[in-house]
Amino acid sequence: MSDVLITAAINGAEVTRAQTPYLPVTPDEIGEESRRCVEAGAAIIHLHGRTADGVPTQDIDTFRAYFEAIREHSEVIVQFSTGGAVGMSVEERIVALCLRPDMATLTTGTTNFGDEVFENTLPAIRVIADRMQQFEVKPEIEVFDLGMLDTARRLSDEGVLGPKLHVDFVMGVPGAMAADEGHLAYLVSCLPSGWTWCVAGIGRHELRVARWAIERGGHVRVGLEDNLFVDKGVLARGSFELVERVVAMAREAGRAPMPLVAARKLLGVREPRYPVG
Ligand code: KMH
Ligand code: ZN
Repeated sequence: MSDVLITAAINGAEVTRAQTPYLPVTPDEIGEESRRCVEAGAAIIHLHGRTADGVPTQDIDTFRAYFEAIREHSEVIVQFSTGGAVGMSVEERIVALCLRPDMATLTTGTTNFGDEVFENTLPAIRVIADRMQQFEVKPEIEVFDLGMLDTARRLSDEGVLGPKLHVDFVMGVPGAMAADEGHLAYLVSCLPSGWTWCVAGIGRHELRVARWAIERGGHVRVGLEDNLFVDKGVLARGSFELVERVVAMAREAGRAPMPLVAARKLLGVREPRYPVG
């Protein structure tokens, strides 16, 4: 089997410093945490914006500062969230795409998200996809339920999204798709040829789900955005510890962490981007 492409989702929009002191917030912290994740084996850094107080923001200056802090040490694939936090407007969610990150996420449907609703109407999805095309940003499709994969296929067929997409199956969000191995097997069987996939398990499901992906030839996302603990009751000291766990699991299964150049080739984002403007 091929190497495992590992994404580190290092901050998210929901986790707080009250839950873990290891959450990176400032550009320096984001730069340092990214460096540790890259050293551990991650090839993609998935980013949300936070103010200095930890409040979620999609502010362009925040993303620029994060992007620059990461580029000080690495040409890792930088992936901005366009999901932001529940309740943000679509315009707010996509304002930083003009910085031309290597990649950005795109959720292709509305889902329950705990007690809240993460809204992605079809018109909103088209607006986000258009903005990505405008700045030639490679999407990663976030799939919280099966219908989102169908929508991604439809938009790909229409040419709104590219022909060969990278999909992240998000499993275990309360109110959405469960962390179930049978679900994963079926989702993978539905993927059009040439598409690539990874899995993000939420909370205690994170490392269990990672193992399924490793065994099935898929790729893995881990990080504090999705899970705070490296073992039961033991806080991860950063997303890098979760990346280290995935690397160990992959090696046990005879796979290695995918080097950056190979990851860029796989995803079709060969040239590292730098923040513009
Ligand atoms: N924070 C969630 C509402 C993404 O990054 O694109 C959405 C999310 C997905 O995390
Ligand atoms: Zn995210």
